[in-house]
Amino acid sequence: MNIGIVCYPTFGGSGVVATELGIALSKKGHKIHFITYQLPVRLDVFSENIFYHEVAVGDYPLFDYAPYELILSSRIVEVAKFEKLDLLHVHYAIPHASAAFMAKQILKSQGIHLPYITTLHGTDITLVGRDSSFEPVITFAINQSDAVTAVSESLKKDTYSYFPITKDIEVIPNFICTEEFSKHIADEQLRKKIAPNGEKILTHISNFRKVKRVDDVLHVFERVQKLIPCKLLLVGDGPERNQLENLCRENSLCDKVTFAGKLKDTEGVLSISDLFLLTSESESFGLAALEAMAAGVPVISTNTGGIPEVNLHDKTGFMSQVGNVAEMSENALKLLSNPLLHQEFRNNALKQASVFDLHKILPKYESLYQKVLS
Ligand code: GMT
Repeated sequence: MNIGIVCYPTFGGSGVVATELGIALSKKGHKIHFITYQLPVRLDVFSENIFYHEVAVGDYPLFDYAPYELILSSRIVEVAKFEKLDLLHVHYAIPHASAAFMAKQILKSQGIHLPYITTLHGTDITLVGRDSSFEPVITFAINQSDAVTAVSESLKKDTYSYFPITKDIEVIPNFICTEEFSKHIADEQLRKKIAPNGEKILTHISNFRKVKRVDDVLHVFERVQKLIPCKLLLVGDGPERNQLENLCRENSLCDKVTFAGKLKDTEGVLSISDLFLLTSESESFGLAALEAMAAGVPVISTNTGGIPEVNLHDKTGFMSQVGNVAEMSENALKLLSNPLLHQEFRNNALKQASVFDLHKILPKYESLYQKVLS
């Protein structure tokens, strides 16, 4: 198949999922055309069957904000015509679903049929999409999609409750290449650098936005480090970073916390981690938690949104109510102070991650594509 993929090329989970999906499909012989404003972070453009079409956003002085959605629609039309796309798969509804609809209509007027599939990822529904400034367009573009998927049952439910959606939504959960994670050997040099005295390593990975409540990660760590020698690795970057650095200073934690910045691959840091912390206010799936589990790292998380579909309470980690840092730190201490229990949770995490293995999830997308094309 000749498939167009539209996504955010940045470090966000939706971009990672879209990129990994495209790469996996290309390895199965499909020709994958990424249509994005930047090369997706995990994409090797020289791989076989991978093609990259940049959406060049100009800066004409009349526009305070360039009309990205129109430029994207035009680019989709152009790529679809000249590369003879069979279908388009857009990740994250805003503004990709409406751009896809517009492109589809333009192509239709020229006698070309381009079906589009919309995959909902989370904040496009639960946070941004619900805003009345987007809602009518989002509802329309989702309903007009040839197929719609959501990354968790929880997100499917939220979509139906926040929007008047008439379309069937198929749940196709996010996935992971477990092989990639299991073949990664713990980077002992990195471990020594982060925790020279054998301290435990707690890790958090996110885009440091308010919804992630990274300050709760610091509050949990602050409690845990009082009782067990440990270090905190904060991977990622985003709007809350300055405030987090200040919080570290106020709590005299600077020598115990490393801000690692954005990392292209997280296998290295996860391979040396003892616990993963995910304290989000809302999380439609929690891909970062799944990546941690695939590396055999138990997860201390909130129980919001789709997280319970990934992290199994008292098995692969523990879950608490949003903001309950006292309970989250108690659970972290329980695992870190009991090597047998910790190992048992590590094994459970690996087993649960295998449920979301790429080889199990990829055929679901392929059969959806077939269904849409027939
Ligand atoms: O976090 C976002 O605002 C958007 C999105 C992204 O691009 O990172 O994250 C969502 O999609 C991920 C991939 O499907 C999910 O794993 C995240 O749980 C989800 N984020 C939220 O729901 C906050």
